[in-house]
Amino acid sequence: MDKPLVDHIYTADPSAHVFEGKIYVYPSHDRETDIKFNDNGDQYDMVDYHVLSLEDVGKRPATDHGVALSAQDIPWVSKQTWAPDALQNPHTKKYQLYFPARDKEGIFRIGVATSDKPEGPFKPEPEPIKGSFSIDPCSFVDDDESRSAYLYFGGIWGGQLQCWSQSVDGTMSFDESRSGPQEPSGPNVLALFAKVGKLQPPNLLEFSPPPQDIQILDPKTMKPLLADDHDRRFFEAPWMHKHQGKYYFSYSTGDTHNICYSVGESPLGPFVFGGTILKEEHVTGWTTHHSIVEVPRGKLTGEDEKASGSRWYLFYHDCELSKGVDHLRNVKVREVMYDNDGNISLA
Ligand code: FUB
Repeated sequence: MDKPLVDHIYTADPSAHVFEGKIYVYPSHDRETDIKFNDNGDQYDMVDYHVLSLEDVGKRPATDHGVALSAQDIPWVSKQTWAPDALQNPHTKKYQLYFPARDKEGIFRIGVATSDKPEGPFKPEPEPIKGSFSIDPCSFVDDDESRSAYLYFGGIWGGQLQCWSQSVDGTMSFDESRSGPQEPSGPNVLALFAKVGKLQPPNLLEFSPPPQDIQILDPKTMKPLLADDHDRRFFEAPWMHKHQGKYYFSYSTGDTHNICYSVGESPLGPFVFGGTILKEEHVTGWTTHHSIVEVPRGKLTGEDEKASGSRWYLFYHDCELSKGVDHLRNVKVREVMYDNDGNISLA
């Protein structure tokens, strides 16, 4: 299973879901560029999205459904269509692709595009989501009675999260001078928080109320993680999934290349740090980004149709195909398991 899902294009940042009896993967579509590498991520100069699907998690290659959305068709976008995610709207049954990109002022915002089919093509809204900022949206629909939908987002350095601050009246302001590879640091200085906003039903095109901070607590002190704790602090790539009634918020630590998870009782947190699923030694290149998805056992897991229960998979990327070029990545998948206490590890 640890072979790239496809090898005819470069893909990264995989958001996987089971829709209509298939596994659909919403990745970034990496491309070659002569832009100079830097820690602001300028070399990640993507211009469109492809959607992949699998009828059996182990089958290679996955089906590439072609271009599902192009930057040139999104009125507010200037460049860099980064890591997307998708949900099926429980009210309208339509599929909605959430994606970050730079607006005409060079500020990352989050947009939405809609389709009748999980593979697209997706029709973009003319404006980004009001009050959206930074990168890496993860869309999550709770399976409880409320069917509430949430958008998790944020990424520091190139993702600009460190540029934003909130005033007492709740207004968010952007400080360009904090762009680039910088973040808070120092004794007892808190790490930056990822964000989560509830999406307003039935269209799920705006936040209501405005997004709030996601707190990740140290299990020993039950206090938020500190800024200099680079092995555990949130950097980018937020992901939410639910297992046995608990909410799992997972994310990348960026420069230290870990995929970590934390666990909470509510989709809004707080979350208590749980551990590291994928460690630096498994990751080549500068970034790491993932999703975790439950797949019913049977055809999709390559097992007998009558098999019961489900398996869990981690979709992630590395740079095997390009032999380590950090902005030319490929998506892979491997199984993960839970122990009796709900701790996650690679299978
Ligand atoms: O693919 C561009 C950016 O790199 C993503 O938005 C981040 O999560 C990182 O993977």
